Amino acid sequence: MTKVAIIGAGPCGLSMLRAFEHLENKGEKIPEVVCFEKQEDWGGLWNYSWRTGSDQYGDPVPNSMYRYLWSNGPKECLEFADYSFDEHFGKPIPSFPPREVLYDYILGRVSKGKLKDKVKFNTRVVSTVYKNDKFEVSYQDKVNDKILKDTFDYVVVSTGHFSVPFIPEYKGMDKFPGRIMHSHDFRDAEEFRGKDVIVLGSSYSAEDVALQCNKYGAKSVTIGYRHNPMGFKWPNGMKEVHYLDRLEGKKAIFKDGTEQDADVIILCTGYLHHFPFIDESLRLKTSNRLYPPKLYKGVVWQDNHKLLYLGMQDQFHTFNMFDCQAWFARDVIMGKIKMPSDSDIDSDINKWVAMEEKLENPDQMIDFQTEYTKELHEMSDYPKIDFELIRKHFKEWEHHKVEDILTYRNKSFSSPVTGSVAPIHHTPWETAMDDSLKTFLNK
Ligand code: FAD
Ligand code: NA7
Repeated sequence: MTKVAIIGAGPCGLSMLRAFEHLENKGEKIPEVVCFEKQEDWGGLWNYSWRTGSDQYGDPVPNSMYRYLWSNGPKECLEFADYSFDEHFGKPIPSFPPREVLYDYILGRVSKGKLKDKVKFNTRVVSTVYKNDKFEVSYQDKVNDKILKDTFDYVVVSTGHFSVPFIPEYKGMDKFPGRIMHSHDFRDAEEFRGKDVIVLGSSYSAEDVALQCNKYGAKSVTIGYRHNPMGFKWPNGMKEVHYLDRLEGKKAIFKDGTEQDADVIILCTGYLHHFPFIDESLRLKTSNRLYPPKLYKGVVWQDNHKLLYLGMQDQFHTFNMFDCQAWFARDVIMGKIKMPSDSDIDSDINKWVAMEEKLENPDQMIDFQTEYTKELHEMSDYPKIDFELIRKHFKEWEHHKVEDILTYRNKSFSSPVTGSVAPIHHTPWETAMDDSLKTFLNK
């Protein structure tokens, strides 16, 4: 019997498990599937952990999510086609839920059947080697500290790429008297109440960590961008300046001449695609981009079609794109989708990479990833979902952010699955300090 290893039980790994379950529910015979998850439960980044650094077994903590994290895009844009928000919560809910609510939703879909039996928890894959037409996978049972081995016909890598921080160094860091940390270790903005905070970076983490610090009472927040400013209309107490030049004692000196005393520096400088558990010849090496090269349809490893990667893209689309990838990967594994010739694969990858390299603004990036996801959607029996509506929502959301970065999360969108319109949340995001599921759902 064909054997498939799935590495990681975050949203992508769960999409893969669900794709096989979907086929099995239709009465088809599926391969033997084993999912390895190094944490003690599933859900990936959405499974919040207070821990930073190493866990109790000495293994690096993959979690980068923090308390008070609310969805940074409309939930309607990530809705599962086969499991709507209305179905899970029994009623329409607002468009920008906090982490615990999305976590509950993700788990709702996979908790009904017997999928959990397929996951080996507290189990970390340590090496993956291709030998004699099979993958030899070595994994550590963390609780008993034992290394075990198994062989598989296919390997699906769904370990995420927002867990290993990229940490640059600036002059004067070694003498800075305050705290220097990466957003990977950021857990609770309350810690910075009354403090002067410097945030470096100009992407999602910089934007949200800076806003969180402001919301929970930081004295000042100064964002240092490197290439392009985010350019939002920042509220009182926040400013965006050009690139950190050096630190002198507790003073941060920026390239545009700004000087700012700081208690803490939070590096929101992104993450590394880091897969030390895969043999080098099979390892994806890329920056955070919308179309990492060497992956056919963004999924199948060009040099070995039995190795598949999910969710390796920079992400506008998330959960339903992961689903489309997983349904596609499943059908490649099942032989329902035939791989084209090597030269056709090469030109398909090159076509997408060339298109990506010409993108100039968020609207074009949204179009690009929507086209990619639609193409995958058409290749499998992933249920109907309105990606045109999702495209429209994403563009509207981008424009809401430009209008007012503090209020974009108070808007409402309609579902691409059920058509229902989200109610406006009972408390505007700027003043909603409690992020619990209970308070959000008004239970
Ligand atoms: P992950 O969620 O990272 O899951 C990967 C899993 O693999 C983990 O459970 C990990 O323990 C496991 N694993 C890793 N290595 C091994 C190994 N060697 N052996 C066994 N298991 C392993 N997306 C949104 O749609 N909306 C948001 O609001 C949003 N906010 C975000 C905020 C932050 C701070 C970050 C970092 C990301 C955010 N994202 C958001 C994007 C996020 O990438 C996706 O939502 C999603 O979590 C990606 O799923 P994944 O399965 O690819 O990776
Ligand atoms: P991203 O989106 O990969 O962004 C990384 C940011 O880090 C980006 O703005 C980079 O700026 C910046 N960067 C990288 N190196 C440096 C140095 N040396 N100095 C200053 N700034 C630097 O990662 P995020 O963590 O923001 O987002 C990851 C996910 O978390 C995302 O999917 C969200 O949903 C939440 P550049 O543009 O290169 O100048």
